[in-house]
Amino acid sequence: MNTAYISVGSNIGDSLQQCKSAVSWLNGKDGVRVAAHSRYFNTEPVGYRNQPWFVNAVFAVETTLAPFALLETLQLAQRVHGREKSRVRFGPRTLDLDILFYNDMIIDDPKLVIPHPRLIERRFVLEPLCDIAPELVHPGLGITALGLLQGLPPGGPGCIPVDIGQ
Ligand code: PH2
Ligand code: MG
Ligand code: MG
Repeated sequence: MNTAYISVGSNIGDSLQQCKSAVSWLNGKDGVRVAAHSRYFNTEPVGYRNQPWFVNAVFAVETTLAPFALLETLQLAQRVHGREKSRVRFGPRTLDLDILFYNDMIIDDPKLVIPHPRLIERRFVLEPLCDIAPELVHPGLGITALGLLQGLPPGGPGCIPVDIGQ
């Protein structure tokens, strides 16, 4: 059995509902079981600023799928949730699912880079990741998720927990 950490995000439509629907869709797939889930956060857009705030979370799966098979399953989940193919890089999307970590594997392929190369600079990933796995060690850097979060410069883009009951 393998453990993967996945980030989920959306900033078009009912983003919270889209994210929740995607997680339960994945949980129902053969060879994928959701094992842990962070809080949801409202997050200020990073990379391409002129777009609505996102809803973001991170969850862990236990999976028998190999990394590329998991990637294909996530891409199918994105399509099922109305994601179109051509779009602005870093721009708005109905659903984004990214593999952050897969065991302690390091993969550098044109189609898939693990650990996710931008997670180390993204509060909207590290904050929810620390909800479920603060001691998780980045296999390339040897730094925990909590260490990476604490190393972010202060005063960065907003990352605010969604109210309970929302
Ligand atoms: N995803 C991006 C680019 N910028 N900003 C936030 N706040 N949340 C995201 O999920 C996000 C982003 C590209 O995938
Ligand atoms: Mg992404
Ligand atoms: Mg993506």
